[in-house]
Amino acid sequence: MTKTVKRGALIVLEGCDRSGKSTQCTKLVERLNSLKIPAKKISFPDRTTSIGSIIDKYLSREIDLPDRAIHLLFSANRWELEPEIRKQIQSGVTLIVDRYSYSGIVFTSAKKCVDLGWCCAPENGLPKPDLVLFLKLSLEEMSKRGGFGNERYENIDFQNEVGKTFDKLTDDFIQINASKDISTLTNNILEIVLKTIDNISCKPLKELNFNEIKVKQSNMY
Ligand code: Z5A
Ligand code: MG
Repeated sequence: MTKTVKRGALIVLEGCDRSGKSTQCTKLVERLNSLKIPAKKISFPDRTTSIGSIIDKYLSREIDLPDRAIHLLFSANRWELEPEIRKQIQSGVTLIVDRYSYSGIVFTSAKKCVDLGWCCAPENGLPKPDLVLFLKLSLEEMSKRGGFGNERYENIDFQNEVGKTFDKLTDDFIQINASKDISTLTNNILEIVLKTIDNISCKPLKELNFNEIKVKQSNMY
């Protein structure tokens, strides 16, 4: 008789700029692996793919693109990894994802060039995370952290708008106070992640469907 492999969990870290998402994703994977739990990190944007390299050029201001075009490229960057995400999860690997569809929706929406429904549409159907952790940091603390200000979007006014837009989208996110020190944060987050991994048991992976949010926030730009 073949033994069924328990699927991995899809865990997303979202949050304010410089809130420590990448740092925590790396540390979480190390801690999970040290507990013999198979886990890998995925980052969006994934700048290593051909679509990702265009995104990288856009973010570093090497090229300009219309807002809708770059939005769709960010989404396409997730769709090009979608088969791999499903494959890894089904083979029992927990994926720790550094930004996901929520960043995609919020960053474009904060530009106020297109409505929220338009921003959400290309994300529908992607694997739905089992858990989204939102790392929250004040604008003041954000601007003090390393590297802030080097890329497109890294300015206080825009980040303020992004923060407000995230607040409208974050109903079922677990909020984490990201101003704590790195290892305290890792311990806090690990506890929540381990509970999620325990709880998924045989539940199938769901798909993102932003249509309800679109109705609820229909006035939002
Ligand atoms: N974007 C988009 O428009 N559409 C999309 O669909 C997606 C993204 C997916 C680049 O993303 C931009 O793309 C981003 C959103 C947009 N624009 N902005 N702004 P990115 O993920 O590649 O961005 P990044 O360069 O990695 O920055 P980040 O993600 O905002 O940073 P972070 O990952 O949250 O933080 P970190 O790199 O882990 O840490 C930042 C610094 O703080 C570093 O010096 C750490 O050592 C320090 N740090 C970390 N944790 C702590 C604690 N706890 N205390 C003190 N210092 C800390
Ligand atoms: Mg990062």
